[in-house]
Amino acid sequence: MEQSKEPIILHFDFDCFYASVVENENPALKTVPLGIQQKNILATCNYVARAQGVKKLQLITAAKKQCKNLVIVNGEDLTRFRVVSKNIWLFVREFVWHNLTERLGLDEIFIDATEMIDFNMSQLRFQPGSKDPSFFRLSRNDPSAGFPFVWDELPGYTYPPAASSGPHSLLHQRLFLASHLASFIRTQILTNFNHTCSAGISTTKLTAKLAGSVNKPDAQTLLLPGFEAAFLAGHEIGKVPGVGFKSAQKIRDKVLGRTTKDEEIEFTEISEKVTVGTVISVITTPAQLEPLTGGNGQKIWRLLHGIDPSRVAAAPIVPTQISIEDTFRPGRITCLNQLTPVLHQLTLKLLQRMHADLIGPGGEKWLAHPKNFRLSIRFHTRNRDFARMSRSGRMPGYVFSLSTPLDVVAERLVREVVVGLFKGLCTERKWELQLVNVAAVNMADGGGGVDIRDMFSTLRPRSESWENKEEPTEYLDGIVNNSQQYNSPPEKEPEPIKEVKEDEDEGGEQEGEGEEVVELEWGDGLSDSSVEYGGIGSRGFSHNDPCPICGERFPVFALEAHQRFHQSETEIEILG
Ligand code: DGT
Ligand code: MG
Repeated sequence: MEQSKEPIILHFDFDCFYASVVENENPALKTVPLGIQQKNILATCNYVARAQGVKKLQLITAAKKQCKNLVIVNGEDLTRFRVVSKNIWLFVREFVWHNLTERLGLDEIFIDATEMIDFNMSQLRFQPGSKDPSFFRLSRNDPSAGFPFVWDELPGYTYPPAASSGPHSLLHQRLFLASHLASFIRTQILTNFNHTCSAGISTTKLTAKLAGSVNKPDAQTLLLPGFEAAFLAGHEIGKVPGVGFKSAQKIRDKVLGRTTKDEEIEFTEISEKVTVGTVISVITTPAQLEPLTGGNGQKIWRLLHGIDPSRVAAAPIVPTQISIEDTFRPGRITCLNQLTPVLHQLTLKLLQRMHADLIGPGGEKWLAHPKNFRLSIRFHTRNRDFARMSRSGRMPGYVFSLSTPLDVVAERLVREVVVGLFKGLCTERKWELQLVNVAAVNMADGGGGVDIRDMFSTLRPRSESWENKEEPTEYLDGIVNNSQQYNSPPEKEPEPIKEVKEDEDEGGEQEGEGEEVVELEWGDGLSDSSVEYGGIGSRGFSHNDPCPICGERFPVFALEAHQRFHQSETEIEILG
């Protein structure tokens, strides 16, 4: 077979994800307008509410005015969303050869289906116009594992419309096949988890993601080859994943012949929309983009022309570590009596997060056991020496009990382990804590090899294609997900605790070792604090807002947590 060059990428984005999770818990909510509240905004709302004019990220007050009978459910505890997100992702990745699936935020999944498609192309004969079913094979080894499809019945939409009238190059055929696979996976997700999603099919992550957003909800769109540039040209510059808020604003300025001062960029309202098509007609070389994009001219130039070399990175099924932290103003935590409740709150949150991320589908088995508990602290010091100190201890076995209430486990862990770690770190009589971080580190697998397929056996109807599937499963294979081309609209955690992911932990004791925070983890095991994403493309505001008190810049959802650092006496109440 001719060796094809273009990757085949599928992108899935769940419809009104948080609302859909809540609806599944309470199906009566499916038919009423439903909004999910985080602080004073609607994180999302279902499509019944959207039909009545309610919008994602609307202020609660405005949404209630808009829709008098809007049912509002609090969604500030993300645990239920994390659990569903993890279970669906684990399920989907089992279909994909080499588990080439990547998560973005809690409700997006990329799949690199190149090898699956090319294998099937080698087995199948392209039959345009034929109503005879063909069979898509999900396994190389088992010819009976797969699903039937009809070449002529292309599922979903194409961009541009009227696909069948176009030419049928090899790439067209491969993408048609990929559309059938996308449709099959969407059906599987619906059948097994009762969640609808929208999908995009194309040859890059960039174009697959954008294609999927064209027809929503519960739909899929194939971007036909040769139309990538035309498709991108119609998008507002801020909508292109990978083009940051600031860069987008500077590019708009350049195109519109105006200047916004750097310090005003965050506050400038985006009134005029500027399409990619307009941008590339005005800015004709990558060099011209350099000063507007902080030296990323080449990269953004390529994105604007539909070129995205980033690959889908197969992530390990569990994060390398989980950590939770909070910061405190001077004078707030100066003795063990003040510290203990804080340790309890953080440890409880860590345990909840371990349950959400590390327990397999069905809730009966740990996918991994962190071997160590690590406490890191930082003191307020006069000389602004912000060194972080850490100490680790063995994670006790009772932490993995699935029957003991988590607050009971947290209380015991703090009493028996964490306070001791603190005393080992703090030898001074007088101290003021600036930061406390608790972490589950040094992951070991669930023991005896974890077979996720077994875990799903109670969840899903036994279908031939699933049971016969014999593709190898990779577990904790050490592949680190570092393909963060798309800084997803990070999970907008409303809670005041920052979550921090550091480089892979070596395990064992780390006494008195100074550590640097490497990157923020946005709660999904995926992180990237360096790439901007958003502008009017994502949700209409910057992820880099300055704190009105000290001027430091933070992602918008982290701002509130930071401002609390300036406030007094409120940390614990909010945490509670
Ligand atoms: P969709 O995809 O348009 O049908 O609706 P959603 O709700 O799935 O929205 P999406 O895909 O942008 O985001 C997935 C979930 O992440 C969503 O249910 C709520 C949460 N989320 C996304 N963006 C934000 C945000 O800016 N703030 C907050 N608090 N939550 C957000
Ligand atoms: Mg979504």
